[in-house]
Amino acid sequence: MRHLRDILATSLAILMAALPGSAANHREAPITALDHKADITDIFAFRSYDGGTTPRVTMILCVDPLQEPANGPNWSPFDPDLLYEIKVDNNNDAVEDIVFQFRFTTEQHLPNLFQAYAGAGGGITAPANSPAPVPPGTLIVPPQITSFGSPGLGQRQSYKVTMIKGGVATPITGAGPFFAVPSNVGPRTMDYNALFNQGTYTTNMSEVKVFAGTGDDPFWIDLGATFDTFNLRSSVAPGVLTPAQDASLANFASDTVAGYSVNAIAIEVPVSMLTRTGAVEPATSAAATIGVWGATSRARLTARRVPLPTQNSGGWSQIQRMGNPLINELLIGTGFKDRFSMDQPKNDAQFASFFLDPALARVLNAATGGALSIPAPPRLDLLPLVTYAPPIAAPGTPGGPVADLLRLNTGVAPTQPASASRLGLLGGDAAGYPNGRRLFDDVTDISLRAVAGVLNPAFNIFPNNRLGDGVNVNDAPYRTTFPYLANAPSGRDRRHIDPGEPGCTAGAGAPCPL
Ligand SMILES: [Ca+2]
Ligand SMILES: [Ca+2]
Ligand SMILES: [Ca+2]
Repeated sequence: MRHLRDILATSLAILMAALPGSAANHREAPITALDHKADITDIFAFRSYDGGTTPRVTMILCVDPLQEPANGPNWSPFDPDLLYEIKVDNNNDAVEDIVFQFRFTTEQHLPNLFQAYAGAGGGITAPANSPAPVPPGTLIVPPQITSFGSPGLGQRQSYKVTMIKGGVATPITGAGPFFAVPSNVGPRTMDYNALFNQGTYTTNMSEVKVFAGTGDDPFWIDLGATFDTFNLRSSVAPGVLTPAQDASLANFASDTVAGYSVNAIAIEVPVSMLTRTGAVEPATSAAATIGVWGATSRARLTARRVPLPTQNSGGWSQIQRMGNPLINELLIGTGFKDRFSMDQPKNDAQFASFFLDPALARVLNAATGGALSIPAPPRLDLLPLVTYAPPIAAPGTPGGPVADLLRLNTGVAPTQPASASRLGLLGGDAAGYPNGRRLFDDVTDISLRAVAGVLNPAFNIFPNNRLGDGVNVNDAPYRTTFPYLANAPSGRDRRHIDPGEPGCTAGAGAPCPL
C-alpha cells in the first residue's frame, strides 16, 4: 500500500502543477467527433481461447464508429493516410516496448462504375435490346464477389504490418498481400463470409495471425439512454438490474450499436513475443502483466493533390489513443478529452483527478437519489485500472506511473466461453476485464460498478454491484477462433434494434422497452 500511496502523492502533486485555473469510445472526444476515421471505438486484448496449445494473445483495435452498413456507394474503407498502431508495454513504465503498425493502400479496379463493389450470381450480361454500341451478351454486372481477386471488388484495400521491437522494424508478411475485408454490401453482391475467412491470414512468423476488415461492432450498450443523462429504460431504471437480469445473457434494453459495423485490425501473437523475458510467465510473476493500448496518427503535413495521390510529410501526430474502455468517454472531462487523446499514457498523471475522483460516481449517486454508497476520494480502489496492481498484476509488480493501459496478466489461462462471465473479474472470471478485455465482457456494467466502488470489498454491496444498462450481450454471435469478431451486418438486410421494436430477449425476442 505504501507504494500505491506514493504513486497517488506523486500524481496529485503533478496534477496541481499541470492543471490551469480551471471506451468503449464512440465519438467520445471533440477531435475525433471531427475525424471519425481516426476515432478508436475499442481495444481488446485477451488470451486466445480457441483451444490451441501455444499460449497466445489476441489484440483487436476497432475504429470508425457506427458505420451504417447500407452506406454505399463508397462504404467504409480504412484511411490510407492514417497510421494504426497497437502498442505493448512489458516493463511497467507505460512506454511501448513492442508496436504493431498497420498501413493501408487502396486500389480502384472499376473506375467507370458508380459504386465501389458490384456483383450478382455468375454475372449479368446486356439483354437483346441493348442499345449500340454495347452488343447483347456483353458483361454488364460482374459475378458475385467471392474472393479478393473477383472483378466486382472495385475498391480493394491491402495492408502492411510492421513489428517494432527494440528499435528494430520487422515486416510481418504472408504468402501474398494482406487484403482488408470490405463492408458487407449484401448477399447478392458478395459472399462476405468467404471474404472474411480468406482475410484471416497466417504469417511468416510462427503462430502470428493478422486480420483487417469491416466487421460487426463487437461493443454493445444502450448508448441513447446512457448519454441522455442516465435516462435508462423502465426495465432497468434507475440503472440497477434485478438478480435475474444480472444473471441473464439477454437484453432488457435496446443495443444502440446493434446493426452497425466497425473497422477492425487484429493480431494474434504468442505470449512469449510480448513478455520482457520472452517466456510464458506464471500469473504470479511480476513479468506476466503487460499493458496494451491503441493509437491512430496522421501526418503533420498532408497535401491533397487530386487526382494525384495525397502527399504526407513531417512525421506523425497522434489523433487518438485508448487503453481501458470508457475512460475518455465517461471519466475525462470534455475540456481535457483532446489533450488526453493526443498525449502519451506515461503522462497520464495530469489526468489523475479524473481517475481518482470520477465525476461519474457522483452523477450515478445523484441520479439514484443517493442510493449508492460511493467511496470518498482519493479513489485508491481504482488504481488497478491505471497502474500495475493486484488483482490484475501479481503482488510485487512495479506499479509504474498512472497510465491508461489495458492491463493483461498473460499468465492467467483463458476461460472457455461456456464458463466465462460477462462481468469478467467482477463475476469471478479471472480471464476477463479488467484483466485484459474480451469481446463479450460487459464493460459498461463492469465500469459502472467499478466506478461505484466495488473493487473495494467494503463497497461491493447492493446496489453498487448490480448496476447495468440492461444490455448484456452483443447482437451477433462472435467467432470462437481468431479474429473472434462477428460478421458485419449486410447493407441490404441490416437492422438496428430500437426501443419499442422486437429484438430484446427478455422473452423470446419481445419488444425492447421504450
Ligand atoms: Ca515499457
Ligand atoms: Ca454488435
Ligand atoms: Ca451492459
